[in-house]
Amino acid sequence: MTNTYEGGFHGQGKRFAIVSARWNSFFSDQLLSGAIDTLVRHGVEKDDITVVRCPGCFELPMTAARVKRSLDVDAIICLGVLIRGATPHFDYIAAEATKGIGQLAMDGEIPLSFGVITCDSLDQAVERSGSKVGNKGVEAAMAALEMVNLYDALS
Ligand code: DLZ
Repeated sequence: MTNTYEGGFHGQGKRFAIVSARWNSFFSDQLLSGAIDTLVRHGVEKDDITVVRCPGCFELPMTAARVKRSLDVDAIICLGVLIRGATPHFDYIAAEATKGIGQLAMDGEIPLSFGVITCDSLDQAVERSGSKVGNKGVEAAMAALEMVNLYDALS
């Protein structure tokens, strides 16, 4: 018989911070409401959800680092929308956001989830913020719930 650890999706008594980048807010607000709705539907009290807004995806890792230091939360959900433009700016910001959020999680203290969508077009942003391909804010909230329960199981 194997020993298996995995997390459920129970949110009761858990505290979450959502760091949400304001750029492309038409879409990022959809990710934010999807994430909040998912947490609440899994038993998280609204009072236990803290939303922290930052300017753009570049600022997500530094804001999440500050949140981790300042707030007593069980997980941090990072949300943002990157839409490719005519210059390589998109790639630089996407790389920094991905690397920075990943690095912050590597000490294994609390989980961080990655709800940043990287889109080549407005159509892709529409598809990933609540239509054809779902809502990446919902997915990021589900991942955070599962990881919080997994960390509990491993504590
Ligand atoms: C500058 C910039 C550009 C071009 N595009 C986006 C984007 O698609 N999504 C996003 O979240 N932020 C973008 N930004 C802003 C940067 O993330 C950052 O806020 C600024 O460079 C200021 O540091």
